[in-house]
Amino acid sequence: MTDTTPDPAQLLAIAVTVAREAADTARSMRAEGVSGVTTKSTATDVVTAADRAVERQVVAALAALRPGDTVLGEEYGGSGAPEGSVRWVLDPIDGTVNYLYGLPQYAVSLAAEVDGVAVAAVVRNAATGDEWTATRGGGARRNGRPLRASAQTDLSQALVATGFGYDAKRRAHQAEVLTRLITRVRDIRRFGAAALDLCLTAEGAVDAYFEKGLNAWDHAAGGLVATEAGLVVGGLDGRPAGPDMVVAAPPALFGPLTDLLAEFDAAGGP
Ligand code: LIP
Repeated sequence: MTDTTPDPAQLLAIAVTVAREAADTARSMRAEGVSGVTTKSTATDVVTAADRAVERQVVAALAALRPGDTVLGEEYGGSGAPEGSVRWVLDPIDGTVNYLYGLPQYAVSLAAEVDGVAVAAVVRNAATGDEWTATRGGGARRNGRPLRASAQTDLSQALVATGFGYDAKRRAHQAEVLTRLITRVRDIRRFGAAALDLCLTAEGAVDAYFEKGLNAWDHAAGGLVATEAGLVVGGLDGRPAGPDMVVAAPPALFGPLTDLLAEFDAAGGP
């Protein structure tokens, strides 16, 4: 970060304002009925008119508030960010299938990155209004209240959240991994939105989370919330969180969980 980089608290204030307006749009469009449904990578990888409208709204709002910044969004992509500048990483509606079915587990996920490191983040459940925020070094909050993640130390007692890709071949590999893992933990939960999964892990609603195949917009914001809640967030074999694997777990579980996931080749497969 350079000394001209704005204070993370200022970036968070902008992120919260923009995310709340975006979540209102997502919720009101859902109330009117889902429209403009098309598919992307597979017949089950849907995108709706709301995903596109919310992303356009956020991009326009950020351009007005911070014209020199760049944005990487799920639906319209984005460019790289000059060194020291702010890049916003956006999933306009994370949990799109939940949104399609009206399940109240979908979120606007927005993070501000400087030189590839998230410094401010907001995840707002557009259906319930629950909001998770974090700044790097400033802690994590849900609806303003400080968060502390699970202190679980025994993997066999851990409630673990995960998710699955849209491609059938990848899902088959993920199912094989799950078949081997499920007897080694308390139980598994699958909620359908990575950003919210990471926030639920941050507040101890589950002990740990892992998923292969996420994009930056799925985990940039939730990953900072989880980190600031005291969790270890990373990939397997010492790699950073990324498309191969995102794991969020208490320090005592991160090693045992990632070791098992590596043994089961969870980052492998299609
Ligand atoms: C979703 C992720 C979720 C994953 C789904 C999908 P989307 O993102 O948040 O964790 O399991 O397959 O990728 O498509 O709703 O933005």
